[in-house]
Formats: sequence, C-alpha cells, structure tokens
Amino acid sequence: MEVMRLFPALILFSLLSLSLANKDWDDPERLAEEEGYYKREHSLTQPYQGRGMDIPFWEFGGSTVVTNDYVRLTPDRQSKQGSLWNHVPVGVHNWEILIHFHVHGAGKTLFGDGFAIWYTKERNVMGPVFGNQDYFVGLGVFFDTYSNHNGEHAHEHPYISAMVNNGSLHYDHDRDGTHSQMAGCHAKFRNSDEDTLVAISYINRQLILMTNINGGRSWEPCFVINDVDLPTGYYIGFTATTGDLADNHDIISVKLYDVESQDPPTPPKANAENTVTQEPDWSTVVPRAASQELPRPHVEDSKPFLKPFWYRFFSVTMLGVLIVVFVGVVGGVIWKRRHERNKKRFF
Ligand SMILES: [Ca+2]
Repeated sequence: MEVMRLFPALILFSLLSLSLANKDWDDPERLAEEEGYYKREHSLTQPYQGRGMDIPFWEFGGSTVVTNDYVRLTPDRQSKQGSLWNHVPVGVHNWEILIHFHVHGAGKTLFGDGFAIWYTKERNVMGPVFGNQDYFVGLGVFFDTYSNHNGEHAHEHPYISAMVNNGSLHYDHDRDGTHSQMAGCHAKFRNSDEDTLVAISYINRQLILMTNINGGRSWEPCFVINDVDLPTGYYIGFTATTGDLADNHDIISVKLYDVESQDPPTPPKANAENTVTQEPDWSTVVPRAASQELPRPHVEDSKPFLKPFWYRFFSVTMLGVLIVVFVGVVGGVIWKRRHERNKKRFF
C-alpha cells in the first residue's frame, strides 16, 4: 500500500529529475532563448556587479560581501547576519528557481547556523530566523546545519525544511522549526567538494524541492507538498546567520524561470482565508499550506544551550581544580592515616 501511494510521487520525481538534468546550468541565456521563460530580473549570475558596487535587481545588507565568484552572506566568524534580496516582486504564480550555493567552514563537528531561501511579502527586515524576521508572511526554506534539539525530532543535520506562514506562526529554533514545518529532508550539502544545487518549483499549487549535492547531474528528491497557496508579488531573498558557531554561507547563482506557459494555473481552493471568485486575484492570496502541522506548545529543552568559549574554558578549568583539590585532600588523608599507623607500629 505504501509503495502504491508513493508511486505517483516517484514518477513525478523521475520526470522532474530528467527535466532538471537536461538544463544547461552554464548558459542561462541560451536556455532562455530556447525555452523562453528565464526571468533575468529575478536571477543572479556572474559577473554580479553592474556599475559600481550595485548588483542589478538585488540589494544586500548586514555582513554580506560580493566578490567575483560568490555572494557571501556570512563569513566563517561568530555572530554575523547577512542578506541578499531581489527587489523586483515576482509577477508569475508558477515558477521554478535554481540556486547554486556553498556552505563551508573550518569547523569539523561544530558549525552553524545555516541559511534560508525566502519568498515573502516583505524584504530586508533583519531578525532571528536565519537572519530574517520572525512571523514572516510567505514561504521560508531553511538549510539548517546545527541541530538545536535532538530529542523531539529524529532527523539528522544538515536538514532542509519548508514553512509557509501567514504571519501568525513563530519559528522555534529550539526545535529546529519542526513545530511549524510542512516537510523536510536530511541533505549533506555542507563542506562538499562538488557544486551544491537546489531546485524549488511552485507549479499548480504544488511545491517540490530537489537537491543536487553529489556532483554530476544526479538530482535527489527532498519533498513534494500539495495544496500550497502562495500569492504573486512577493520577493525572493536569501539570509544567513552565525552565532556561537559559524560557517561561510555563499550564494553563487540564482535562476528563476516562469513556467506559467507549461500548464494552465490551478486556482487556490476556497478556504476561510482565501475567498475564491471566478477569476482569482493571485496577488491577494493568503499564504497557506494544507499539510502544515498545527502549532504545538514550546517545552523547555533539557539539553543545555551552547555556552560561550570563556564559559566553557572556566568550567573545564574549575572542574580540573576541583578534581586536583579532591585528589589532594583524599590522598593527604590516606597518607596521614598510613603515616600514623606506621608510627604506632614502631612505637
Ligand atoms: Ca538549528
């Protein structure tokens, strides 16, 4: 039964994988000429700079630095936040976005926190959710490299997850967003020697995410989510953050395609928030996902928060001193007793 249920999704993945594998990553202009739907105003390719330091159609803030080869949202240093936002609202409601990124750093076992891809109503508002504001309106796709909590969820990190928010939901870092996610998957994209790529498509109210992190043209499915309502007119953005832990979070290229011409759009289903008329106004659709898990109450974690270096240093030092004192006192008492026993024996 499980196999039968998964069968349509597997066929869809295979077709999508084939379609993605046939795309030419190195020549978006030629692809645009051939397929006619590459949207330059929502894309970012090398060379990034136009005149001066500006990137056409994009703005960046915080710790973000633009080089010839990548846009670095954060360096591999503590307590950084960076952003990169497309300032042209997306006017099409069926789209596919291909992103070439690179997350890497010196940390072997401790690194973080990750980055996020956004399709949101607002842009350029810094905050605690991977560098963007909490209670956002729209779609957030999180590339979470640090596991804040292992008890409640069973997945490994790095972890990719998606969340649709109408502005009422809080992203709970202590639970790695598992309270509010629609779906997610484990993906070893960090410190990869290969090019790491992700494709997100939103076609006919279906959100699909695929990764290509092992080199070549092998696209792997991450998730398919049906019945997702996203309006037109929102902004594509990227943000990243580091805290006690750090990493380089680089965006190398972004390519957005209008796939409206391939299928007739399916109007969003009527619900309490989205009142559908004969001709739906795609710009007024409220972000919503049918499969969104219901918000659960936050329960305090028993796992201690990561303490700053000085705290850990003094904790270890103090423990060492206590052990030395304890061994010294016990050793002293034993030595004294033996000494007294020997004295008694002689006298
Ligand atoms: Ca996390």
